[in-house]
Amino acid sequence: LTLFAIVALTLNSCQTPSTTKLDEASIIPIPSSISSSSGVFKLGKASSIQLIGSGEDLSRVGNFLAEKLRPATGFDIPVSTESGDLVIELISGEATEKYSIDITSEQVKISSTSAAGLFYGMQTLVKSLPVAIENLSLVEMDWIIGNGTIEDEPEFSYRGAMLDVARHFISVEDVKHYIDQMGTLKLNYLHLHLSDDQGWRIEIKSWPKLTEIGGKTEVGGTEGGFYTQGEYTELVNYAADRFITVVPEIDMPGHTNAALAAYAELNPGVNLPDGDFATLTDGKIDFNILDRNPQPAEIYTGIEVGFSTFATNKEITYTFVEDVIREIVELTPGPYFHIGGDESLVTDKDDYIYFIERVQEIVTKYGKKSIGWDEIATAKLSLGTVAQFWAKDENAKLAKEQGNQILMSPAKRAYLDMQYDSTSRLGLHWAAYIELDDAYNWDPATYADGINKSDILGVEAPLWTETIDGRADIEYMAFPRLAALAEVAWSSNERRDWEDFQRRIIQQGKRWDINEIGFYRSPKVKW
Ligand code: TNX
Repeated sequence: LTLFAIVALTLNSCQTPSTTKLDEASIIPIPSSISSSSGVFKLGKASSIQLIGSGEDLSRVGNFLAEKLRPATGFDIPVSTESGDLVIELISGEATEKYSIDITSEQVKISSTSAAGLFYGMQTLVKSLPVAIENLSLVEMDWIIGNGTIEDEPEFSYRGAMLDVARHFISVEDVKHYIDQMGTLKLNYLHLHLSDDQGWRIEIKSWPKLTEIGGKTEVGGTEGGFYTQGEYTELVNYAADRFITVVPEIDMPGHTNAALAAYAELNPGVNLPDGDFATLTDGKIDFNILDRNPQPAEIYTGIEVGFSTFATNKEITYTFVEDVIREIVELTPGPYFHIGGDESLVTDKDDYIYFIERVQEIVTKYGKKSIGWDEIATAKLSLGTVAQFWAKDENAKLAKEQGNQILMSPAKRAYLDMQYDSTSRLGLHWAAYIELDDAYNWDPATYADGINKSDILGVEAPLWTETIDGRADIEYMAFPRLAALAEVAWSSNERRDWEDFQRRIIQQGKRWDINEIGFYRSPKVKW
Protein backbone atom coordinates (compact mmCIF):
# COMPACT_ATOMS: atom_id res chain seq x y z
CA LEU A 1 0.00 0.00 0.00
CA THR A 2 1.18 3.43 -0.77
CA LEU A 3 1.29 5.93 2.02
CA PHE A 4 -1.51 7.78 0.28
CA ALA A 5 -3.78 4.71 0.36
CA ILE A 6 -3.04 4.12 4.05
CA VAL A 7 -3.91 7.69 4.89
CA ALA A 8 -7.08 7.45 2.83
CA LEU A 9 -8.10 4.19 4.49
CA THR A 10 -7.45 5.56 7.95
CA LEU A 11 -9.42 8.69 7.24
CA ASN A 12 -12.24 6.57 5.93
CA SER A 13 -12.34 4.28 8.93
CA CYS A 14 -12.69 7.16 11.38
CA GLN A 15 -15.44 8.59 9.17
CA THR A 16 -14.09 12.09 9.15
CA PRO A 17 -16.90 14.33 7.96
CA SER A 18 -16.38 15.55 4.40
CA THR A 19 -16.67 19.17 5.49
CA THR A 20 -16.49 21.03 8.74
CA LYS A 21 -17.33 24.43 7.33
CA LEU A 22 -20.68 25.54 8.67
CA ASP A 23 -21.82 27.11 5.40
CA GLU A 24 -21.20 23.79 3.65
CA ALA A 25 -23.49 21.89 6.00
CA SER A 26 -26.52 20.25 4.41
CA ILE A 27 -29.38 22.06 6.05
CA ILE A 28 -32.84 21.71 4.50
CA PRO A 29 -34.69 24.08 4.41
CA ILE A 30 -31.80 26.46 3.76
CA PRO A 31 -31.51 29.03 6.58
CA SER A 32 -31.79 32.78 5.94
CA SER A 33 -28.07 33.26 6.60
CA ILE A 34 -25.05 31.15 7.53
CA SER A 35 -21.61 32.57 8.17
CA SER A 36 -18.57 30.46 8.88
CA SER A 37 -15.62 31.33 11.06
CA SER A 38 -12.43 29.41 11.73
CA GLY A 39 -12.23 26.54 14.16
CA VAL A 40 -14.67 23.84 15.16
CA PHE A 41 -16.89 22.81 18.02
CA LYS A 42 -16.48 19.22 19.08
CA LEU A 43 -19.12 17.24 20.88
CA GLY A 44 -17.50 15.15 23.61
CA LYS A 45 -18.09 12.64 26.38
CA ALA A 46 -18.65 15.50 28.81
CA SER A 47 -21.02 17.46 26.59
CA SER A 48 -24.27 18.52 28.21
CA ILE A 49 -27.30 20.65 27.49
CA GLN A 50 -28.10 23.77 29.46
CA LEU A 51 -31.60 25.20 29.31
CA ILE A 52 -31.98 28.91 29.97
CA GLY A 53 -35.57 29.96 30.60
CA SER A 54 -38.44 27.86 31.75
CA GLY A 55 -41.44 25.92 30.57
CA GLU A 56 -42.39 22.42 29.63
CA ASP A 57 -41.85 23.24 25.92
CA LEU A 58 -38.28 24.26 26.58
CA SER A 59 -37.42 21.04 28.42
CA ARG A 60 -39.04 19.07 25.64
CA VAL A 61 -36.72 20.69 23.09
CA GLY A 62 -33.72 19.96 25.32
CA ASN A 63 -34.76 16.33 25.69
CA PHE A 64 -35.38 15.93 21.96
CA LEU A 65 -31.83 17.12 21.29
CA ALA A 66 -30.33 14.86 23.96
CA GLU A 67 -32.25 11.82 22.67
CA LYS A 68 -31.16 12.56 19.12
CA LEU A 69 -27.47 12.82 20.07
CA ARG A 70 -27.14 9.94 22.55
CA PRO A 71 -27.43 6.75 20.42
CA ALA A 72 -24.76 7.46 17.79
CA THR A 73 -22.32 9.29 20.08
CA GLY A 74 -22.76 7.05 23.09
CA PHE A 75 -22.42 10.16 25.28
CA ASP A 76 -24.70 10.74 28.28
CA ILE A 77 -25.67 14.30 27.28
CA PRO A 78 -27.44 15.29 30.50
CA VAL A 79 -30.00 18.11 30.36
CA SER A 80 -30.09 20.70 33.14
CA THR A 81 -30.51 24.37 33.88
CA GLU A 82 -27.05 24.48 35.52
CA SER A 83 -24.41 24.43 32.82
CA GLY A 84 -23.52 22.94 29.49
CA ASP A 85 -21.67 23.41 26.23
CA LEU A 86 -24.94 23.05 24.29
CA VAL A 87 -27.03 26.02 25.38
CA ILE A 88 -30.70 26.38 24.52
CA GLU A 89 -31.92 29.81 25.50
CA LEU A 90 -35.46 31.10 25.48
CA ILE A 91 -35.05 34.85 25.22
CA SER A 92 -37.68 37.39 26.17
CA GLY A 93 -39.62 39.33 23.58
CA GLU A 94 -42.54 38.75 21.27
CA ALA A 95 -42.65 35.05 20.40
CA THR A 96 -41.67 34.37 16.78
CA GLU A 97 -40.36 31.33 14.91
CA LYS A 98 -37.03 33.05 14.34
CA TYR A 99 -33.92 31.51 15.90
CA SER A 100 -30.19 31.92 15.84
CA ILE A 101 -27.30 29.55 16.47
CA ASP A 102 -23.88 30.68 17.51
CA ILE A 103 -21.11 28.09 17.34
CA THR A 104 -17.69 28.65 18.88
CA SER A 105 -15.03 26.16 19.90
CA GLU A 106 -16.32 26.41 23.48
CA GLN A 107 -20.05 26.16 23.01
CA VAL A 108 -23.10 25.99 20.76
CA LYS A 109 -25.90 28.34 21.64
CA ILE A 110 -29.39 28.25 20.17
CA SER A 111 -31.64 31.21 21.00
CA SER A 112 -35.19 32.17 20.16
CA THR A 113 -38.14 33.98 21.69
CA SER A 114 -40.25 30.83 21.31
CA ALA A 115 -39.90 27.13 22.06
CA ALA A 116 -40.92 26.48 18.43
CA GLY A 117 -37.97 28.59 17.27
CA LEU A 118 -35.67 26.61 19.56
CA PHE A 119 -37.07 23.38 18.13
CA TYR A 120 -36.21 24.61 14.62
CA GLY A 121 -32.76 25.65 15.78
CA MET A 122 -32.31 22.20 17.27
CA GLN A 123 -33.25 20.60 13.93
CA THR A 124 -30.72 22.83 12.17
CA LEU A 125 -28.04 21.88 14.67
CA VAL A 126 -28.66 18.16 14.06
CA LYS A 127 -28.27 18.73 10.31
CA SER A 128 -25.01 20.59 10.92
CA LEU A 129 -23.53 17.46 12.48
CA PRO A 130 -22.17 14.58 10.37
CA VAL A 131 -24.98 12.46 8.85
CA ALA A 132 -23.85 9.51 10.99
CA ILE A 133 -25.56 11.23 13.93
CA GLU A 134 -28.75 9.59 12.62
CA ASN A 135 -27.53 6.13 13.63
CA LEU A 136 -29.31 4.38 16.48
CA SER A 137 -26.15 2.51 17.46
CA LEU A 138 -22.73 3.73 18.41
CA VAL A 139 -20.48 5.22 15.72
CA GLU A 140 -16.83 5.98 16.57
CA MET A 141 -15.98 9.29 14.98
CA ASP A 142 -15.31 12.95 15.64
CA TRP A 143 -18.57 14.80 16.17
CA ILE A 144 -17.54 18.15 14.76
CA ILE A 145 -19.39 21.29 13.66
CA GLY A 146 -17.67 24.24 11.99
CA ASN A 147 -17.75 27.49 13.94
CA GLY A 148 -20.02 30.27 12.78
CA THR A 149 -23.45 31.80 13.06
CA ILE A 150 -26.85 30.92 11.65
CA GLU A 151 -29.78 33.33 11.59
CA ASP A 152 -33.02 31.91 10.37
CA GLU A 153 -36.73 32.58 10.11
CA PRO A 154 -39.51 31.25 7.89
CA GLU A 155 -40.91 33.01 4.86
CA PHE A 156 -44.44 31.69 5.47
CA SER A 157 -46.17 31.08 8.78
CA TYR A 158 -48.19 28.10 7.47
CA ARG A 159 -46.02 25.25 6.22
CA GLY A 160 -48.15 22.19 5.81
CA ALA A 161 -48.49 18.64 4.67
CA MET A 162 -51.76 16.80 4.09
CA LEU A 163 -52.44 13.11 4.45
CA ASP A 164 -55.52 11.66 2.76
CA VAL A 165 -56.38 8.99 5.33
CA ALA A 166 -59.75 8.42 3.62
CA ARG A 167 -58.89 6.75 0.30
CA HIS A 168 -56.53 4.42 2.13
CA PHE A 169 -56.59 4.46 5.88
CA ILE A 170 -53.23 5.34 7.45
CA SER A 171 -52.47 3.83 10.87
CA VAL A 172 -51.74 5.98 13.92
CA GLU A 173 -48.18 4.67 13.89
CA ASP A 174 -47.59 5.64 10.25
CA VAL A 175 -49.07 9.11 10.78
CA LYS A 176 -46.70 9.59 13.74
CA HIS A 177 -43.78 8.53 11.58
CA TYR A 178 -44.81 11.16 9.00
CA ILE A 179 -45.12 13.77 11.76
CA ASP A 180 -41.54 12.98 12.83
CA GLN A 181 -40.34 13.68 9.31
CA MET A 182 -42.38 16.86 9.11
CA GLY A 183 -40.72 18.08 12.31
CA THR A 184 -37.23 17.64 10.85
CA LEU A 185 -38.30 19.79 7.87
CA LYS A 186 -39.77 22.57 10.05
CA LEU A 187 -43.30 21.99 8.74
CA ASN A 188 -45.90 23.16 11.24
CA TYR A 189 -49.39 22.13 10.04
CA LEU A 190 -50.66 18.59 9.49
CA HIS A 191 -53.91 18.57 7.52
CA LEU A 192 -55.80 15.29 7.92
CA HIS A 193 -58.29 14.60 5.13
CA LEU A 194 -60.60 12.58 7.38
CA SER A 195 -63.52 11.84 5.08
CA ASP A 196 -64.20 11.18 1.44
CA ASP A 197 -66.37 9.00 -0.79
CA GLN A 198 -64.42 5.89 0.15
CA GLY A 199 -64.17 6.29 3.90
CA TRP A 200 -65.06 8.13 7.09
CA ARG A 201 -62.07 7.99 9.41
CA ILE A 202 -62.97 9.68 12.68
CA GLU A 203 -65.31 8.51 15.40
CA ILE A 204 -68.32 10.79 15.84
CA LYS A 205 -70.18 9.73 18.98
CA SER A 206 -73.53 11.24 17.98
CA TRP A 207 -73.49 9.56 14.54
CA PRO A 208 -71.90 6.13 15.18
CA LYS A 209 -72.70 4.57 11.81
CA LEU A 210 -70.25 6.97 10.13
CA THR A 211 -67.39 4.75 11.23
CA GLU A 212 -69.36 1.48 11.65
CA ILE A 213 -70.43 1.60 8.01
CA GLY A 214 -68.47 4.45 6.45
CA GLY A 215 -65.14 3.40 7.97
CA LYS A 216 -65.23 -0.27 7.03
CA THR A 217 -63.54 -0.26 3.66
CA GLU A 218 -61.21 1.78 1.46
CA VAL A 219 -60.13 2.04 -2.17
CA GLY A 220 -59.89 -1.42 -3.69
CA GLY A 221 -62.32 -2.88 -1.14
CA THR A 222 -59.70 -3.78 1.46
CA GLU A 223 -60.36 -3.24 5.15
CA GLY A 224 -60.50 0.45 6.07
CA GLY A 225 -60.31 1.81 9.60
CA PHE A 226 -60.84 4.95 11.63
CA TYR A 227 -59.37 6.87 14.52
CA THR A 228 -61.26 6.73 17.79
CA GLN A 229 -61.54 10.14 19.41
CA GLY A 230 -58.78 9.00 21.78
CA GLU A 231 -56.48 8.09 18.90
CA TYR A 232 -57.17 11.38 17.14
CA THR A 233 -56.25 13.17 20.37
CA GLU A 234 -53.08 11.09 20.56
CA LEU A 235 -52.14 12.35 17.07
CA VAL A 236 -53.00 15.95 17.96
CA ASN A 237 -50.73 15.72 21.02
CA TYR A 238 -47.92 13.93 19.24
CA ALA A 239 -47.94 16.63 16.57
CA ALA A 240 -48.16 19.44 19.16
CA ASP A 241 -45.06 18.08 20.92
CA ARG A 242 -43.27 18.75 17.63
CA PHE A 243 -44.85 22.19 17.23
CA ILE A 244 -47.21 20.92 14.55
CA THR A 245 -50.90 21.91 14.53
CA VAL A 246 -53.49 19.46 13.24
CA VAL A 247 -56.08 20.75 10.75
CA PRO A 248 -59.00 18.30 10.51
CA GLU A 249 -60.92 18.16 7.24
CA ILE A 250 -64.45 16.92 6.68
CA ASP A 251 -64.89 17.23 2.93
CA MET A 252 -68.40 18.38 1.94
CA PRO A 253 -70.92 18.72 0.33
CA GLY A 254 -69.28 16.52 -2.34
CA HIS A 255 -66.85 13.68 -1.56
CA THR A 256 -69.40 12.45 0.98
CA ASN A 257 -70.38 8.99 -0.22
CA ALA A 258 -69.12 7.25 2.94
CA ALA A 259 -71.43 9.38 5.11
CA LEU A 260 -74.25 8.96 2.59
CA ALA A 261 -73.82 5.18 2.81
CA ALA A 262 -74.06 5.36 6.60
CA TYR A 263 -77.11 7.63 6.87
CA ALA A 264 -79.89 7.56 4.28
CA GLU A 265 -81.36 10.84 5.50
CA LEU A 266 -78.34 12.85 4.37
CA ASN A 267 -78.97 11.89 0.76
CA PRO A 268 -80.76 14.23 -1.61
CA GLY A 269 -84.49 13.57 -1.85
CA VAL A 270 -87.20 15.04 0.30
CA ASN A 271 -89.56 13.54 2.81
CA LEU A 272 -92.80 15.25 1.87
CA PRO A 273 -95.94 14.76 3.92
CA ASP A 274 -98.32 12.24 2.28
CA GLY A 275 -100.31 13.68 -0.56
CA ASP A 276 -97.93 16.58 -1.11
CA PHE A 277 -96.21 16.92 -4.41
CA ALA A 278 -93.18 18.93 -5.18
CA THR A 279 -94.08 20.94 -8.23
CA LEU A 280 -92.03 23.10 -10.50
CA THR A 281 -93.25 26.56 -11.49
CA ASP A 282 -94.85 25.22 -14.65
CA GLY A 283 -97.01 22.87 -12.55
CA LYS A 284 -95.18 19.68 -13.47
CA ILE A 285 -94.06 17.22 -10.84
CA ASP A 286 -90.35 17.37 -10.12
CA PHE A 287 -89.38 13.73 -10.35
CA ASN A 288 -85.92 14.51 -9.02
CA ILE A 289 -87.25 15.21 -5.59
CA LEU A 290 -90.05 12.70 -5.52
CA ASP A 291 -87.86 10.26 -3.67
CA ARG A 292 -89.56 10.51 -0.29
CA ASN A 293 -87.43 8.00 1.52
CA PRO A 294 -83.95 8.31 0.18
CA GLN A 295 -81.96 5.14 0.28
CA PRO A 296 -78.45 5.03 1.70
CA ALA A 297 -75.75 5.23 -0.96
CA GLU A 298 -73.79 2.10 -1.80
CA ILE A 299 -70.34 1.74 -0.28
CA TYR A 300 -67.81 2.98 -2.86
CA THR A 301 -64.29 1.62 -3.34
CA GLY A 302 -63.35 3.06 -6.75
CA ILE A 303 -61.38 6.24 -7.49
CA GLU A 304 -63.81 8.43 -9.42
CA VAL A 305 -64.57 11.88 -8.00
CA GLY A 306 -67.47 14.31 -8.14
CA PHE A 307 -70.52 12.02 -7.93
CA SER A 308 -71.79 12.50 -4.37
CA THR A 309 -73.51 15.31 -2.51
CA PHE A 310 -75.22 15.96 0.78
CA ALA A 311 -78.81 17.15 0.56
CA THR A 312 -78.06 20.84 0.99
CA ASN A 313 -81.75 21.75 1.27
CA LYS A 314 -82.61 19.63 4.32
CA GLU A 315 -82.22 20.76 7.93
CA ILE A 316 -81.06 17.33 9.01
CA THR A 317 -77.89 17.93 6.97
CA TYR A 318 -77.02 21.00 9.04
CA THR A 319 -77.85 19.24 12.30
CA PHE A 320 -75.43 16.53 11.19
CA VAL A 321 -72.72 18.96 10.08
CA GLU A 322 -72.98 20.88 13.34
CA ASP A 323 -72.70 17.70 15.44
CA VAL A 324 -69.63 16.62 13.49
CA ILE A 325 -67.96 20.03 13.69
CA ARG A 326 -68.73 20.36 17.40
CA GLU A 327 -67.29 16.94 18.27
CA ILE A 328 -64.12 17.44 16.21
CA VAL A 329 -63.57 21.02 17.40
CA GLU A 330 -63.69 19.80 21.00
CA LEU A 331 -60.66 17.62 20.23
CA THR A 332 -58.79 20.17 18.14
CA PRO A 333 -56.78 22.98 19.77
CA GLY A 334 -55.62 24.53 16.46
CA PRO A 335 -57.29 27.54 14.85
CA TYR A 336 -58.59 25.86 11.66
CA PHE A 337 -61.34 23.51 10.54
CA HIS A 338 -61.17 22.42 6.90
CA ILE A 339 -64.59 22.13 5.23
CA GLY A 340 -63.42 20.65 1.91
CA GLY A 341 -65.74 22.06 -0.74
CA ASP A 342 -63.93 20.64 -3.78
CA GLU A 343 -65.39 18.95 -6.82
CA SER A 344 -69.04 19.14 -5.74
CA LEU A 345 -69.99 18.43 -9.32
CA VAL A 346 -73.51 17.16 -8.64
CA THR A 347 -74.49 19.94 -6.23
CA ASP A 348 -76.49 22.71 -7.86
CA LYS A 349 -74.35 25.89 -7.90
CA ASP A 350 -76.74 27.96 -5.77
CA ASP A 351 -77.13 25.08 -3.31
CA TYR A 352 -73.36 24.79 -3.10
CA ILE A 353 -73.00 28.48 -2.26
CA TYR A 354 -75.77 28.29 0.33
CA PHE A 355 -74.13 25.23 1.91
CA ILE A 356 -70.60 26.69 2.05
CA GLU A 357 -71.83 29.95 3.58
CA ARG A 358 -73.88 28.13 6.19
CA VAL A 359 -71.12 25.70 7.12
CA GLN A 360 -68.63 28.55 7.55
CA GLU A 361 -71.06 30.07 10.06
CA ILE A 362 -71.11 26.82 12.02
CA VAL A 363 -67.31 26.72 12.06
CA THR A 364 -67.23 30.32 13.29
CA LYS A 365 -69.81 29.49 15.99
CA TYR A 366 -67.39 26.88 17.36
CA GLY A 367 -64.52 29.34 17.41
CA LYS A 368 -62.51 28.18 14.40
CA LYS A 369 -61.59 29.61 11.03
CA SER A 370 -62.57 27.68 7.91
CA ILE A 371 -60.20 26.47 5.24
CA GLY A 372 -61.64 25.08 2.02
CA TRP A 373 -60.42 24.04 -1.43
CA ASP A 374 -60.34 26.99 -3.83
CA GLU A 375 -63.91 26.45 -5.15
CA ILE A 376 -65.27 27.83 -1.85
CA ALA A 377 -64.25 31.31 -3.04
CA THR A 378 -67.25 31.20 -5.40
CA ALA A 379 -69.32 31.65 -2.20
CA LYS A 380 -69.15 34.56 0.21
CA LEU A 381 -66.19 33.88 2.47
CA SER A 382 -66.30 34.65 6.18
CA LEU A 383 -63.69 36.83 7.78
CA GLY A 384 -60.53 34.77 8.16
CA THR A 385 -61.59 31.87 5.91
CA VAL A 386 -58.64 30.55 3.90
CA ALA A 387 -58.95 29.31 0.30
CA GLN A 388 -56.59 26.46 -0.53
CA PHE A 389 -55.43 26.97 -4.11
CA TRP A 390 -55.07 23.71 -6.02
CA ALA A 391 -56.27 24.42 -9.54
CA LYS A 392 -57.96 27.68 -10.43
CA ASP A 393 -56.35 31.13 -10.51
CA GLU A 394 -59.86 32.67 -10.81
CA ASN A 395 -60.88 31.15 -7.50
CA ALA A 396 -57.74 32.41 -5.78
CA LYS A 397 -58.52 35.87 -7.18
CA LEU A 398 -62.10 35.67 -5.89
CA ALA A 399 -60.75 34.92 -2.42
CA LYS A 400 -58.26 37.76 -2.60
CA GLU A 401 -60.96 40.22 -3.74
CA GLN A 402 -62.98 39.26 -0.68
CA GLY A 403 -59.98 40.03 1.54
CA ASN A 404 -59.18 36.39 2.32
CA GLN A 405 -55.86 34.61 2.32
CA ILE A 406 -54.66 31.80 0.08
CA LEU A 407 -52.91 28.58 1.00
CA MET A 408 -50.80 27.48 -1.95
CA SER A 409 -51.06 23.82 -3.02
CA PRO A 410 -50.84 23.97 -6.81
CA ALA A 411 -51.50 20.45 -8.09
CA LYS A 412 -48.79 20.78 -10.76
CA ARG A 413 -46.08 21.44 -8.15
CA ALA A 414 -47.19 20.49 -4.68
CA TYR A 415 -49.25 17.30 -5.14
CA LEU A 416 -47.26 14.43 -3.73
CA ASP A 417 -49.56 11.88 -5.36
CA MET A 418 -48.50 12.94 -8.86
CA GLN A 419 -46.14 10.53 -10.58
CA TYR A 420 -42.51 11.58 -10.95
CA ASP A 421 -42.54 10.44 -14.57
CA SER A 422 -44.44 8.00 -16.77
CA THR A 423 -42.58 5.05 -15.26
CA SER A 424 -43.45 5.75 -11.60
CA ARG A 425 -44.94 2.65 -10.01
CA LEU A 426 -47.45 4.67 -7.98
CA GLY A 427 -49.42 7.86 -8.39
CA LEU A 428 -51.68 9.67 -10.82
CA HIS A 429 -50.76 12.19 -13.50
CA TRP A 430 -53.89 14.18 -14.26
CA ALA A 431 -52.20 17.43 -13.16
CA ALA A 432 -48.59 16.79 -14.16
CA TYR A 433 -45.57 14.59 -13.75
CA ILE A 434 -43.65 16.19 -10.91
CA GLU A 435 -39.93 15.48 -10.73
CA LEU A 436 -37.89 16.74 -7.81
CA ASP A 437 -36.82 19.91 -9.65
CA ASP A 438 -40.46 20.69 -10.55
CA ALA A 439 -41.42 20.44 -6.88
CA TYR A 440 -38.49 22.73 -6.02
CA ASN A 441 -38.36 25.35 -8.78
CA TRP A 442 -41.41 27.52 -8.28
CA ASP A 443 -42.23 30.61 -6.30
CA PRO A 444 -45.50 30.64 -4.35
CA ALA A 445 -45.49 34.44 -4.46
CA THR A 446 -45.71 34.59 -8.28
CA TYR A 447 -47.31 31.26 -9.17
CA ALA A 448 -50.99 32.20 -9.41
CA ASP A 449 -52.06 35.05 -11.63
CA GLY A 450 -52.97 38.14 -9.59
CA ILE A 451 -51.82 36.66 -6.27
CA ASN A 452 -48.94 38.25 -4.39
CA LYS A 453 -46.89 37.26 -1.42
CA SER A 454 -49.01 39.27 1.01
CA ASP A 455 -52.11 37.31 -0.09
CA ILE A 456 -50.49 34.02 0.84
CA LEU A 457 -50.78 32.33 4.21
CA GLY A 458 -48.40 29.56 3.28
CA VAL A 459 -47.72 26.39 1.32
CA GLU A 460 -49.06 22.87 1.79
CA ALA A 461 -48.09 19.58 0.15
CA PRO A 462 -51.08 17.20 -0.09
CA LEU A 463 -50.67 13.45 -0.39
CA TRP A 464 -53.82 11.91 -1.90
CA THR A 465 -53.88 8.17 -1.46
CA GLU A 466 -55.98 6.58 -4.21
CA THR A 467 -52.87 4.64 -5.31
CA ILE A 468 -50.95 4.76 -2.06
CA ASP A 469 -51.25 2.22 0.72
CA GLY A 470 -48.88 1.91 3.65
CA ARG A 471 -45.64 3.42 4.82
CA ALA A 472 -43.43 2.29 1.94
CA ASP A 473 -45.76 3.88 -0.62
CA ILE A 474 -46.03 7.08 1.42
CA GLU A 475 -42.25 7.39 1.67
CA TYR A 476 -41.71 6.73 -2.01
CA MET A 477 -44.10 9.51 -3.01
CA ALA A 478 -43.31 12.04 -0.27
CA PHE A 479 -39.52 11.88 -0.22
CA PRO A 480 -37.55 13.65 -1.50
CA ARG A 481 -40.30 16.02 -2.76
CA LEU A 482 -41.58 16.94 0.70
CA ALA A 483 -38.10 18.28 1.52
CA ALA A 484 -38.17 20.42 -1.64
CA LEU A 485 -41.61 21.78 -0.76
CA ALA A 486 -40.60 22.42 2.85
CA GLU A 487 -37.80 24.62 1.50
CA VAL A 488 -40.27 26.40 -0.82
CA ALA A 489 -42.40 27.13 2.27
CA TRP A 490 -39.62 28.09 4.69
CA SER A 491 -36.83 29.72 2.68
CA SER A 492 -36.97 32.91 0.66
CA ASN A 493 -36.97 32.65 -3.10
CA GLU A 494 -33.62 34.51 -3.16
CA ARG A 495 -32.00 31.94 -0.88
CA ARG A 496 -33.20 28.92 -2.82
CA ASP A 497 -30.93 27.43 -5.45
CA TRP A 498 -31.50 24.15 -7.29
CA GLU A 499 -27.79 23.33 -7.67
CA ASP A 500 -27.14 23.82 -4.00
CA PHE A 501 -30.32 21.92 -3.11
CA GLN A 502 -29.02 18.94 -5.12
CA ARG A 503 -25.86 18.92 -2.99
CA ARG A 504 -27.84 19.11 0.23
CA ILE A 505 -30.49 16.55 -0.70
CA ILE A 506 -27.74 13.98 -1.35
CA GLN A 507 -26.68 14.34 2.28
CA GLN A 508 -30.31 14.24 3.37
CA GLY A 509 -30.65 11.01 1.38
CA LYS A 510 -27.86 9.51 3.49
CA ARG A 511 -29.81 10.45 6.61
CA TRP A 512 -32.96 8.85 5.17
CA ASP A 513 -30.99 5.70 4.37
CA ILE A 514 -29.81 5.46 7.96
CA ASN A 515 -33.38 6.07 9.14
CA GLU A 516 -34.61 3.38 6.72
CA ILE A 517 -36.83 5.77 4.85
CA GLY A 518 -37.45 4.40 1.37
CA PHE A 519 -37.23 7.60 -0.65
CA TYR A 520 -37.39 7.87 -4.44
CA ARG A 521 -33.92 8.12 -5.92
CA SER A 522 -34.72 10.83 -8.41
CA PRO A 523 -32.47 10.68 -11.49
CA LYS A 524 -32.20 14.48 -11.20
CA VAL A 525 -29.69 13.96 -8.39
CA LYS A 526 -26.39 12.03 -8.21
CA TRP A 527 -27.12 10.20 -4.96
C1 TNX B 1 -58.37 16.01 -6.89
S1 TNX B 1 -57.41 18.18 -5.32
C2 TNX B 1 -58.99 15.99 -5.66
C3 TNX B 1 -58.89 14.79 -4.82
C4 TNX B 1 -58.15 13.69 -5.51
C5 TNX B 1 -56.94 14.26 -6.21
C6 TNX B 1 -56.08 13.23 -6.83
C7 TNX B 1 -58.79 18.13 -4.76
C8 TNX B 1 -59.18 19.26 -3.98
N1 TNX B 1 -59.55 17.08 -5.07
O1 TNX B 1 -60.17 14.35 -4.45
O2 TNX B 1 -57.75 12.77 -4.55
O3 TNX B 1 -57.39 15.15 -7.20
O4 TNX B 1 -54.91 13.78 -7.34
